[in-house]
Amino acid sequence: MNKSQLPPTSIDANPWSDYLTPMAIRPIITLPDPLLRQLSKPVERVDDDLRKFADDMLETMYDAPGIGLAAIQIGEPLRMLVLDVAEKDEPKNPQVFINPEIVSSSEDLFNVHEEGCLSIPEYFAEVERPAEITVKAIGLDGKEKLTKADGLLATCLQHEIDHLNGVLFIDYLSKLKRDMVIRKFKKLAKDRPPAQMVG
Ligand code: K1U
Ligand code: ZN
Repeated sequence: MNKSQLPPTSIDANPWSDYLTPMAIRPIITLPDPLLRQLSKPVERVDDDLRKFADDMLETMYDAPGIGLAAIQIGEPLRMLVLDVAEKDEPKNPQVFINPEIVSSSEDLFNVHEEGCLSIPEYFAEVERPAEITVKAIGLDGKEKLTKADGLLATCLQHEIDHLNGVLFIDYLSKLKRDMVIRKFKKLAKDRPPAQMVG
């Protein structure tokens, strides 16, 4: 009898535990956390642990709610992002991009889109970016994929790939606006009571 045929015997030695680990909503870090400026490292192996991490990222993104999330936003400096830009009346379309790279972008065609960021809550601003891009990435099956994107998908992919390089959408605004946002979030962090100690 192999492991998958054995019934659970006790909580401490539960042969189903590999399969039953629930998805988790993780805390999202916010400005001015210095981790947001860190360069994320390439993912070396696509395995079950990484697939579980991708599930946690999606769960965290849907709960926020958001349309994208980079691993660094939940404190993991890995080159990995998730997104779902499906409209409310469309079925969910979760997508995972591992080690994504923009291999081409439209040089003469730009899109202006209002952007937000789960790490800069309740602040929105218009950002201009290339309207069409092609992204090379690895999927959760470990295979390389090419994605041609325009519209909101192109905007969201560029926003999330920026996170992997420590770049935030406020970096595209004037210095005056950016400094104002950073100052506001530094003050909020200073005035915030320290996290409750447990135990
Ligand atoms: O990276 C992030 O912080 C997620 C961010 C992605 C994004 C939004 C808009 C333009 C570019 C990239 C967000 O999801 S902010 C929240 C948001 O846009 C949203 C939330 C609920 C419903 C619809 C949109
Ligand atoms: Zn963001």
